Amino acid sequence: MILYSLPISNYCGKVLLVIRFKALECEVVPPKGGYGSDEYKRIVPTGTIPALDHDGIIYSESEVINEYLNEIHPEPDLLPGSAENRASIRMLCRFHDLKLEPIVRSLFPSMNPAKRDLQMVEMRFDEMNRVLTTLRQLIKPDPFLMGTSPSLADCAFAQTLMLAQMMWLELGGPLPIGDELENWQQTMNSLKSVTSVLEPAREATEKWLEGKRLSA
Ligand SMILES: N[C@@H](CCC(=O)N[C@@H](CS)C(=O)NCC(=O)O)C(=O)O
Repeated sequence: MILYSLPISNYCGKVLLVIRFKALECEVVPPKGGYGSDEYKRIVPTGTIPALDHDGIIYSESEVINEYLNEIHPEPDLLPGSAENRASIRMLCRFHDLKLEPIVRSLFPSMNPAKRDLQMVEMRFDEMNRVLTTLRQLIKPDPFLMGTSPSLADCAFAQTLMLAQMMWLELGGPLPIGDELENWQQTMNSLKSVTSVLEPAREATEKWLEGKRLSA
């Protein structure tokens, strides 16, 4: 099994967390020629990371890859419980991909101080606060987002929230995530499977932010 991935990518972090929680053997390699390149698209037609090569079949889209990995390696089950519980986990994953993550991504250009649009940053900060309020209503922390064991929802939010917190500090933050999510982060950060993903991600993000600062 090969995962095309870079530590800086929060979508790759989603999949790597599943791989680590399940202790799967997987070769993790950067996308050949860079993501979006013609060379990489010859291997992965969508050109995006993460992408999984399993027995020569290529899978794109973090959520699809995660559900696939959970089906072929059912233990530990990251989509556990009743149909209702599984639907709630999937809802959180979609909420991450469609609502929260795009706000963070929309601020990537503003990380270069010379290109920063302060009005836009202010608007995105407000949007993020609203989305975080909704997120706090959707979760059932115990101590993981949807219960007593990690699920695909924990995998979805871990790196994106860390990335957002680092970006917000740079943009004039901090990002107030609230006690429940702070406690959840502490629980996650006490797990080796999580720090093995988030520490390299933090390092790559620090380098990225430093590069943006210097490019101003
Ligand atoms: N919806 C995709 C998003 C993945 C994504 O946007 N990855 C970025 C890197 S973080 C990428 O590959 N961008 C290149 C492109 O969109 O061409 C997923 O969940 O896998």
